[in-house]
Amino acid sequence: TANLPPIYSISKMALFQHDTKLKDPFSLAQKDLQNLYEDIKKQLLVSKAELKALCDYYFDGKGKAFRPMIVILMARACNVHSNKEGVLLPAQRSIAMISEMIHTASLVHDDVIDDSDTRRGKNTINQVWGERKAILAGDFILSAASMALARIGNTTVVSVLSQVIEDLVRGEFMQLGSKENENERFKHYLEKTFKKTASLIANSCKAVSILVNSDPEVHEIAYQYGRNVGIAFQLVDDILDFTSSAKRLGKPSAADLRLGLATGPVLFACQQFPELHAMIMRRFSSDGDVDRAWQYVLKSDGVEQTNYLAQHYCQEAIHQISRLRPSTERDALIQLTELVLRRDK
Ligand code: GRG
Repeated sequence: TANLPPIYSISKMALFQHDTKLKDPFSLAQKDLQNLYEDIKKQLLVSKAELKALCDYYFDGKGKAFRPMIVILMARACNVHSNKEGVLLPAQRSIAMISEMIHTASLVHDDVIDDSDTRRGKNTINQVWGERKAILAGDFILSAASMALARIGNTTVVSVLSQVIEDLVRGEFMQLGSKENENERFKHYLEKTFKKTASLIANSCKAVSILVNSDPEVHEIAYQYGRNVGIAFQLVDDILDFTSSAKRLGKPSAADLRLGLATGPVLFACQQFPELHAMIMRRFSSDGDVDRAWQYVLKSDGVEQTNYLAQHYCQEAIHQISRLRPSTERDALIQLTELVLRRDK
């Protein structure tokens, strides 16, 4: 709609080039992330060539590596806060790797559940090799992540990241259900959003803080930053499903409506256009529902409202991380909230 804030196209990540004092989060984390995908592929020890091909399929450097980047910056910010400037613990880097592995395993399973045929501009594993093998590949990646996690040898960290897997499954399950009452529906949506997307970021941030500092307050700061950024990230994802082209996303747009899902923009639009209620309840399953719902969303200020909500979560993330001692990495995490809000893919 006309009064939407601009969603800029940002190439990794030109946004900061005008300000020489700030280093963009991606280049700041880049050194620590070198060889991340090679290291992940080394974890995926499979002698069977076909299974190996499936497991390696998404570790091709085409993902944004958003989670490992946050984890590295959080680790270094917590290290400075704990008077351990200049170091990155090997276990902290492992968490960055494990977060990307859990993320990828969940994508592989998600594509089976949604019967998706494209992701990141290429055919999905289920499309190329079939559903059964896709499920097994996802399981295998998850098992390799679990082993890497066990190798760190910290039972608290194992438990923090195991919570993520529970949340991913529960979040996916919540997405299969719907709520009749409008308030409940919004609460349900935000809880699902936390579980499906934010829990991984929040708990990975918490894990790297635990590895360097025993103060629960620091763990809470790391967790709350990740939780708030994670929810904002998913809200923007839900906006992009309406505003970005299929080509840019590497998957069809309006995919959520087609899957029967009412995300932020639709839920806000429903307050303005109650006609949407019946469509939401039947999960956009009648002929023409997807197009009609799409039109209502574009006529409404649902996208704008969702964007405001994402901004609110980013402000809270900034508030939390500001409680850490100043560091380049802490400031990059603050800047990163801008990238979350302005990303276009
Ligand atoms: C096997 C661990 C496991 C879980 C099973 C299927 C499932 C339960 C959970 C699905 C979780 C899921 C797919 C959440 C979506 C999160 C999300 C925003 C994905 C897109 O993330 P980007 O944009 O993707 O960072 P790239 O491609 O850049 O990595």
